[in-house]
Amino acid sequence: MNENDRLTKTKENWAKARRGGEEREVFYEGDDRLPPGQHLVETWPVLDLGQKPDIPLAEWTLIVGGAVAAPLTWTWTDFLAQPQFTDISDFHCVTSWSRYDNQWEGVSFQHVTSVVQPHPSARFVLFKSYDDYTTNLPLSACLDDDVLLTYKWNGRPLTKEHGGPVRMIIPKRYAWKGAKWIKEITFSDHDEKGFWEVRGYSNTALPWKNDRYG
Ligand SMILES: Nc1nc2c(c(=O)[nH]1)N[C@H]1C(S)=C(S)[C@@H](COP(=O)(O)O)O[C@H]1N2
Ligand SMILES: [Mo]
Repeated sequence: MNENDRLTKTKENWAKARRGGEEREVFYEGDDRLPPGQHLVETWPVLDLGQKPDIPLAEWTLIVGGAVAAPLTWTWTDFLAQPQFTDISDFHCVTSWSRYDNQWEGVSFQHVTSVVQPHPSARFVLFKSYDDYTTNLPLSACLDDDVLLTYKWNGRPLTKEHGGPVRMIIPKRYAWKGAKWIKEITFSDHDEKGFWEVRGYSNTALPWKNDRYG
């Protein structure tokens, strides 16, 4: 087992051990900015599977398909030609750190959805990354007005360690739901669990419900 597999295994066992054991009674209606069990950080830690794929912009593509009327493949130029969207939001990692006021710039998920036109049966979304990471969400969660594909953070290009060229941001879910190095987005009529979801992390990942492990 290499170091990355060992780290994954450790987290997986931890998730299993804590399944159902997490305090669930703490629930803020959303007026508390810091979710339960979180602490604030000023830095921006890096979390991944130990691989940081190098994707030259000339080779980067985003494929969006599945249960949609108009599947698409965007090159970097195509991506930049879309309506641009900026939003400031907080970032909550399941390992208990939160980082406030991150400014993201890119393309809103609502725009992507309007371009591909999902079939009425499409209720779930699966995200696949260049490091083979996957994660999943209900389509309704992705259609929130703060969800985007970002290529900038606080006015600067998103660095490779944080998922550049482009990553997903879903502010109201724990950060593992936001795929770095996004490669493919698949709409579906059924839910397919991603990398951490099959390893004991919560399928829903709601920070204000302390909803960490499945
Ligand atoms: N492609 C990919 N995306 C990923 C991950 C990963 O390993 N690969 N890790 C997830 C996890 S567990 C977290 S907490 C956040 C961390 O993002 P950051 O490294 O920019 O802080 O990215 C998420 N997205
Ligand atoms: Mo994470």
